[in-house]
Amino acid sequence: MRTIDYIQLEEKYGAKNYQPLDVVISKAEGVWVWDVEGKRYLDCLSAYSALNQGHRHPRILQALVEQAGRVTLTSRAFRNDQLPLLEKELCELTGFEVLLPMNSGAEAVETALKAARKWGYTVKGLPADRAEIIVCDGNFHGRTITIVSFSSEDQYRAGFGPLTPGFVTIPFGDAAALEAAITPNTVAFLVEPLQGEGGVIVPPDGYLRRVREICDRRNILFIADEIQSGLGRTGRFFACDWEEVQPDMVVIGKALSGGFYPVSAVLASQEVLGVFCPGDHGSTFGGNPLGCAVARAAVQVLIDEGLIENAVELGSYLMGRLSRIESEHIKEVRGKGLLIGVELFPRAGGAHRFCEALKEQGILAKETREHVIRFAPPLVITRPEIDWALERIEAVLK
Ligand code: IF1
Repeated sequence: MRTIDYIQLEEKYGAKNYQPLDVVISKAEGVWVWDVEGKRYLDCLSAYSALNQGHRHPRILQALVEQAGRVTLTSRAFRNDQLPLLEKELCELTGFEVLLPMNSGAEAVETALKAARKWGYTVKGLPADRAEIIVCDGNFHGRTITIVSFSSEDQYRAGFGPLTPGFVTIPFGDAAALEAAITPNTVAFLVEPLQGEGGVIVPPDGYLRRVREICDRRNILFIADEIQSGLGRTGRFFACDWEEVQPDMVVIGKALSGGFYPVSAVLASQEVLGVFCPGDHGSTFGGNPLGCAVARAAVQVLIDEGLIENAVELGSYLMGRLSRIESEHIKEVRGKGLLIGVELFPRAGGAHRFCEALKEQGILAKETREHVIRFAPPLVITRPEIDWALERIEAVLK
């Protein structure tokens, strides 16, 4: 079967909730993927940062295969010998006290929202059903009905009501707006330390520190969604580490499994996650031994192979080179580490056609919002590979 055959099958039998680039990938290794015709592409999306360790990292693959040969699923009705080790290793690495494992990013965000609400009622002492959670304009936290209820994208909400109440939206990057939005019923502030879908938006310096200070003073929980920005992507383990800030809850996913398997988690203090009693919350697959073994290896690879340092070094190299491209189309280049957005002027006709042109050149990238091309290659990328990509990116943008 050829590319067109697969596309036709999907057209016929698949729900149309995506409009992918027409490349059918059948093989991958490191930063490279191959389509069914054997054409090679450099992956500059990394499955939205789920592949920080590169495709099919051999150590994670080995952990997956070995664990699959022992036990894959117990459910949380019984214990398994991987979850306690993942809990210990991640807590020791990040300085949090407890971990709650889930599968998708959206589920982990939901978990954090549930914990924050229950914390509001049981610890802060709010009257029943009054909890408010503050979120940011331009946010992306997933696709469940509750999460899209506070999306600022009309398309994400339209047709899916009735929506979940209890959310208040403020501008991103504006600490004064947070201060002003807090009421006696506010339990938490949920924020991406750097907005991905919002168009790779980096907040002003000191923003996260001010958020930390406000949340402390007003007794509300600071929840950081590090699903995309975490696990080394921006050049620190968490993007919050750039400002040496410890949120009350951190939500992680994506690269937590190096792209092998959906694994997500919430990290927090005992005071916060301690609000959950047996029966309050759970998941059939959350914390399963296969996912935990994969996640343990995926985190270890980031540390052992210096991938976070690589993100700093090659991120600033790529950003510098992109910033120096002389193109009438480029409005701004921004980002942190290896999460970089190139914003084009509206007159360039939209980022999508540039992504199509990059694909022809052997580079897979995806637009975010209408005018931003996102470059987020796996953190295992090397400088020669970046130079290879830059040659083609320069050609396309000029
Ligand atoms: C899709 C965007 C990226 C996330 C943050 C939670 C989740 C995500 C900060 C939910 C997921 C994805 C999902 C993907 C597109 C994508 C995305 F463009 F939509 F915004 F990465 F930039 N928090 N992000 O970025 O995690 O439930 O998907 O595991 O196709 O929707 P999930």
